[in-house]
Parts: sequence; C-alpha cells; structure tokens
Amino acid sequence: MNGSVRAAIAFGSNLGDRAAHVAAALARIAAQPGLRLVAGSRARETEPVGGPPQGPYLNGALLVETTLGPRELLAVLLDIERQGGRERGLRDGPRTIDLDLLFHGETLLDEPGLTLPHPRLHLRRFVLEPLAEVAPDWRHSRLGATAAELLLRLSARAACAGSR
Ligand code: PH2
Ligand code: MG
Ligand code: MG
Repeated sequence: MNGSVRAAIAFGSNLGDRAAHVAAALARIAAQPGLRLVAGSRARETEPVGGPPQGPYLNGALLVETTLGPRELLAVLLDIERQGGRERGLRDGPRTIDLDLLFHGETLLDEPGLTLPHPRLHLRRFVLEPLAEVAPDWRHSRLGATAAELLLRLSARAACAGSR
C-alpha cells in the first residue's frame, strides 16, 4: 500500500464467548479499507491484571499495514469495540472486546485519549509477549529497545522481584 505504515493492535476479551468476540473483531479489522493484516499472534489465556475481580482474558496482538492515520485507526478500533458490545464502566473492568493501538509507524503522540507508543505496553506481559511474537524487531522510539528486548527486560525485572 502506498504511503502506508506498520501498526500494532492488542486485543483482549474476558466476557461472554471470548473466542467469538476476538474472531468477530479480527474479521472486522481485516475487512477495513486502508488496512491489511500482516500477522496475528496466538491467542493466550492470561490472569487479569488490575481492576476489580474478574475472569481470565484471552489476549493477543495483530500487526497491520495501514494508510489510516493514528486518529483514524483509533476511531476504527473504537467503532469495532462498540460493534462487539463493549460498554465502558469501571476502569480496567471486564469487557467483551478491548482493542488498543500499541504503535503507529514512528508516530510519537501524547494527547488526551491517545498516547503513542502505548504508555503501558512495556509493563504488561499480556501485551508484550504477543507483540514480540508479531513484531520482535519493532523498536520503541522513546525507550530505545525492541519488543523482544522489552520482553526480556520485563522478565528480568519479574525474576528480580520474585527473588527478593
Ligand atoms: N486489560 C486491562 C486490565 N487488565 N489483564 C489482562 N490479563 N489482560 C488484559 O487485556 C487486561 C488486563 C485493561 O485494558
Ligand atoms: Mg487495554
Ligand atoms: Mg482499551
């Protein structure tokens, strides 16, 4: 695609038929004009992190190529969340489908509603692990490390914390 960039999207679901919610969102993303699916990680079950007590998530990540700008892509993802029955309630509460924009080309952005790269992606194993599967060599321009390196750093920190 002319003038396209690579972008990554994290998906998560922990309400209802999780696999069906993820499959429906993937199909809608793949059918979106101005966007091509490049790679998808395996979907994995993860324990909920933060928020109220809630069930386990199905998490993964997608690598896409797109001519959409970051705000346009975010609007598409929010729309697909709405089509998937997403209701906004408690922060970090359970959801049928969550689609988070992780990065968009080299875009650096810090605006209400959209920070790029995603401000917490390097802190969350449920995001970093699938991201390292689809884009191990993508480099976080603020942190100066690739997805694979960020995952190693997170694992090293977790091992240190565990040995204290
Ligand atoms: N998303 C959250 C809060 N906690 N935990 C897991 N395991 N997976 C998620 O996707 C997740 C979470 C808010 O977006
Ligand atoms: Mg999220
Ligand atoms: Mg979200």
